[in-house]
Amino acid sequence: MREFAADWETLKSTDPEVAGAIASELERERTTLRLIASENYASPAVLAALASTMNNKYAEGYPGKRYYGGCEFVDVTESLAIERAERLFGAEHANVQPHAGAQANMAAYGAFLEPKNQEQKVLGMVLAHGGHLTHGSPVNFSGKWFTFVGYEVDKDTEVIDMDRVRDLSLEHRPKMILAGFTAYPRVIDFAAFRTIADEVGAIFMVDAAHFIGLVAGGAYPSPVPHADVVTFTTHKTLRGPRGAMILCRDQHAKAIDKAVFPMMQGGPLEHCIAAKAVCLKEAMQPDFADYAHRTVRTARALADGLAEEGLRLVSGGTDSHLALVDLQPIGMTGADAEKSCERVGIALNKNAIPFDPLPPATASGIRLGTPGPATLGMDEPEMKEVAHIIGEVLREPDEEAVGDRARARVRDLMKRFPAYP
Ligand code: DSN
Repeated sequence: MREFAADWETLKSTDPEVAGAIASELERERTTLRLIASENYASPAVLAALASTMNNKYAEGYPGKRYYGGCEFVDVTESLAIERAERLFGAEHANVQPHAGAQANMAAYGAFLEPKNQEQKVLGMVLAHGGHLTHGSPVNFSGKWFTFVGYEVDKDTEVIDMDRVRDLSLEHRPKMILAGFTAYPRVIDFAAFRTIADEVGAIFMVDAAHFIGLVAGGAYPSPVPHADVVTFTTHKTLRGPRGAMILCRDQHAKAIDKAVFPMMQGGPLEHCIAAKAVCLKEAMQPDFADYAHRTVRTARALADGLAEEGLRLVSGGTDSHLALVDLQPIGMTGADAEKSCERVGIALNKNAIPFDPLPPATASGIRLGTPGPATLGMDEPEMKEVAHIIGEVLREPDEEAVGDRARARVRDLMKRFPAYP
């Protein structure tokens, strides 16, 4: 058989405009330091699976029970993805079809909650304190269709106050309690959440999108033994294709599968699912554990370095892949800091901090993460250097010479740790 894989030369001759933008994106990725906590570099093997002819296949249903013929090979890859996800995370059941994190969360809510039923509350972290858009924000389907009650971090410690979570649970008797955040640097006490969920008879759901790769590599506590359902995206710390998965206990398997298909989605993206299987295999290798530990170690080094530069870390530091900086003491907004860093080739994002007086589009903080640099092999010394560059840039954002020097140092760093060499 003659094998076939997507071909770059064909794309260039068919559509030079798109090929040009893709080539520019590659160049940007090679010359920019990626500190966006939710981004990473998928491996060539993952990218190859994405560019495969499995893109062409319709396969509504699940392996062995499809609504289309010709599914024998997508059944192989989807079954591999399911088995690997269950094995890697010690889960009773995995659904690998969600197209994205929002769809995974939508399916998890759909499995357990009736929309517009105000009696069925969900207790989730408010967005400004580290929650996600899909955790009850009023502009999102979650807040429009479901009744969320928000919890916040403690004002002094900036970590979750489990007594407060318990008090709110006893007051509101939620049908579901949700943990797992997008801008929370600390470990989450999943066992304590479980105890509270049991006390009020709630389903315990964890959105593990940000830290699931760290769980796979043993560098962050696993929510799987404690939660009824765990959703996550596959392209952040797990370093796979864009997409998502759901893990759950056996007793919820039918409800979750039905909520993904046919309730929320139609045809699964089988090329993405094949790529998910590849990323799970990669995450089972010993070097992935090294990667996960390096990610946390470098995030700590970055946070410590930023503190040495005089910046204030929300909650005082990090136990995970990300750090959140409060810029109020230096009188800068998150939006301005994001722009200043971008000018010198550092990609990070403005982020609301707990009790932020500014709107999210401006924000008082920046979020920085190390999943990307850790993939490139950077370690603690490089993060010290990066912290120093950021410190200088934020101290003198309008000083051209400072910007030029920072840009040169970032380019040099990216040359020493090349992306897609
Ligand atoms: N947008 C992602 C993040 O940056 O955290 C979450 O979905």
